[in-house]
Amino acid sequence: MDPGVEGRLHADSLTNILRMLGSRRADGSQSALVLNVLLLGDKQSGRSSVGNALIGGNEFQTGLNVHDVSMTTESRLLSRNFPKYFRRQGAETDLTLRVMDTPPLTASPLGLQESCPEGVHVLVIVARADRPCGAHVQKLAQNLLGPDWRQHTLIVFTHADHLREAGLSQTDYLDQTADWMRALAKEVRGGVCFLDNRCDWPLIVGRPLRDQVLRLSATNHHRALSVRTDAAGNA
Ligand SMILES: Nc1nc2c(ncn2[C@@H]2O[C@H](COP(=O)(O)OP(=O)(O)OP(=O)(O)O)[C@@H](O)[C@H]2O)c(=O)[nH]1
Ligand SMILES: [Mg+2]
Repeated sequence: MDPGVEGRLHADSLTNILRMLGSRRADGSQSALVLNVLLLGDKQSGRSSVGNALIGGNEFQTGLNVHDVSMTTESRLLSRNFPKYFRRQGAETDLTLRVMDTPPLTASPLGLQESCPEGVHVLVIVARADRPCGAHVQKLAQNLLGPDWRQHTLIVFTHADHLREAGLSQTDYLDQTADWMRALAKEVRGGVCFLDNRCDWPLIVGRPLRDQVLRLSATNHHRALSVRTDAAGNA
């Protein structure tokens, strides 16, 4: 191949990679990385609290309503920009998180595809440490995101304060939890984290979680998983 052509091809692919990774703009100003984060978990698992920790706010409604029933009946998407959150390729880069809180019964592929046409970068499975979590969340994740979903997933155990009160370490907890959850915790690329979301301090507790989301996405080169609306994803 003509070395000039080869050089151009190399430069083109490099440009594409840099664009994909969200590096410095041509004018030298800082760039932004936009990550779509999907929250899946049982009713009252703490999804909205985790969403608040991620965005560093209180916009996702949490708790029970006056009739003691679940607050969230439909999916909600909230977006937050964190200026100059990290450096990449020598450039200060904004992190924009688009967090989708999806109640179990309303998690439809079409709705998700509409909200996240670019796909999902990170799936956060939210489970309570003080209650069993339904194994169906795995099927739901597979249906929505296809067979590679574990590569884009991290598990957040909420209500970690109950473990502390019971004198149980996180390792002990994982040893004693349901077989499928223990297996899944080892399989997901993003690992697990334990949150005590009792306190009203999402700005403080959110940073480590945001960092974990960013690290996981980076290990996937910020590739998003397309939302499956076809039968193949629902096999
Ligand atoms: N003690 C304790 N309470 C928590 C924790 N995380 C969430 N909660 C509480 O648990 C309840 C449910 O939390 P939400 O974040 O609303 O849970 P959700 O999954 O969004 O609930 P629905 O939308 O109703 O399905 C709320 O009263 C929260 O304040 C935690 O880590 N520890
Ligand atoms: Mg909720």
